[in-house]
Formats: sequence, structure tokens, C-alpha cells
Amino acid sequence: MFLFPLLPVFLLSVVTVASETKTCEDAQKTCSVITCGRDGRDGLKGEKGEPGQGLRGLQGPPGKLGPPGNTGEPGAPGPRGQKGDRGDSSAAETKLANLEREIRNLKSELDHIKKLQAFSLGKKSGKKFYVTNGENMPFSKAKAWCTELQATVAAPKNAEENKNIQQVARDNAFLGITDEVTEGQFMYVTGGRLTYSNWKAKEPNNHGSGEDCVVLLKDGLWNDVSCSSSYLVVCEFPA
Ligand SMILES: [Ca+2]
Ligand SMILES: [Ca+2]
Repeated sequence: MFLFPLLPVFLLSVVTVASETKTCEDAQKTCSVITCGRDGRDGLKGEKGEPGQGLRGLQGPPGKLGPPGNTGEPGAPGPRGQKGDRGDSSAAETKLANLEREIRNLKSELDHIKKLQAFSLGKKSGKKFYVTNGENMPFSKAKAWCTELQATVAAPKNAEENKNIQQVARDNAFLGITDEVTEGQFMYVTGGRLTYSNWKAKEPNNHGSGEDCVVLLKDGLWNDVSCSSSYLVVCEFPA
């Protein structure tokens, strides 16, 4: 009574077990790793596969220009050049030697002329040297005349020089002395206050419209006169 109703269930179980057994055997035929039973753990990660065969993209545009690099080390010196042609230095040296000889000759000739002139004017060695052209002219012109000779208008610093100028002039002659800057205060045109004077009595008197220049009179005494009046010019050269 009890077995009959359980028969179909038993038969169904047998069929199911047989069916599962067959499926496992089939799988073993396909892959030997697989074993029948419960699900196993995940396997090890496989190796990286070969690159794909897809189409390669087009090449992009070139990037921006990078910043300039640092200056490099200086290169090694180049090989020594060949010896140049001989210059014309010998010609220049000869020319220079000729010029030097010419200058020496001119100096010698100048010394000779100076000695002759000093002798003719009775000038003693180491003394100042005075010259005149014998012409009368206003003081401004007299100054310009002496400047052109690289000299100054004669100005005696002592009685001896006063006498020497007197002998050269032999007439009334301008001296390089004025009170143009400050009235009544006579100074050398080359600068500095007077260290010697030989005024005539009652001079300087700044007569008339004013007298700012000085003349050496024939007798060796001084008088202040107008600078625009004309007198002899005597130029003085240093000793
Ligand atoms: Ca005056
Ligand atoms: Ca006067």
C-alpha cells in the first residue's frame, strides 16, 4: 500500500541522478581541469592578450615649439693661421726717423735764431725778452698782437725790467697793467696785483672820462691813460 505511491518519486530521482552523471562526464571530455562537484574559486589572471587589429587613428598635428636650450660651452680654439705678409712698417719707421731728424734740425735752427736776436737786442741769458714793431695802436690791438706771438704785453716787476722795456721802446709804450676790473686797483693783465710800480707824480689820476690803461713814459715813469688811445706795443717773452 505504501510503496506504490512512492514509486514514481523513486524513479524520478534515479533518472535525475543518471542525467547529472552524464552531463559531468561530457564536461570532463571537453576540459580535464573541470571536476565535478561544487563551484571552485576564481582562477589566476590570464596573460595580456595580443594587441587588437582595429584601425589606427590619424597622426595628430605637431606640438608647440619648446623653449630655447642653454648656451653651450665655447668651442675649442681653431688652428693657428698662416703667417701674414710683411707689412710696410719699415717704410713708416723710415718716415718717422726722417721727421725726427727734421725736428732736431728745426730746434737747432730756432735756438740759433733766438741767440742771434738776443744778441742784437742786448738780451742777457736768463732774462725776459722784449720786442716791439715800432707801431702805435690801441690797447686792445696791442694785446691781440702779443697774444698772436704767444707773448704778453710787457709788465715790469722791478726797476731793472722797467729799464729794459724803456730801452726797447724808446717812446711811450703800453704796459700790461690796467684797473679795468676795479677802478683805482691796478693789476697785471696776466692776473695778480702789482708788486712794483713807478708812477709819475700825481698819477694815476683817472683823468677825464677815465683812464684804465698804463703807459711807460720815455723817462721810465708811469701814467694812466685811456685804453683807446694809441701807443707803442712792447711784447714780453718769458726768460
Ligand atoms: Ca682808472
Ligand atoms: Ca693819468
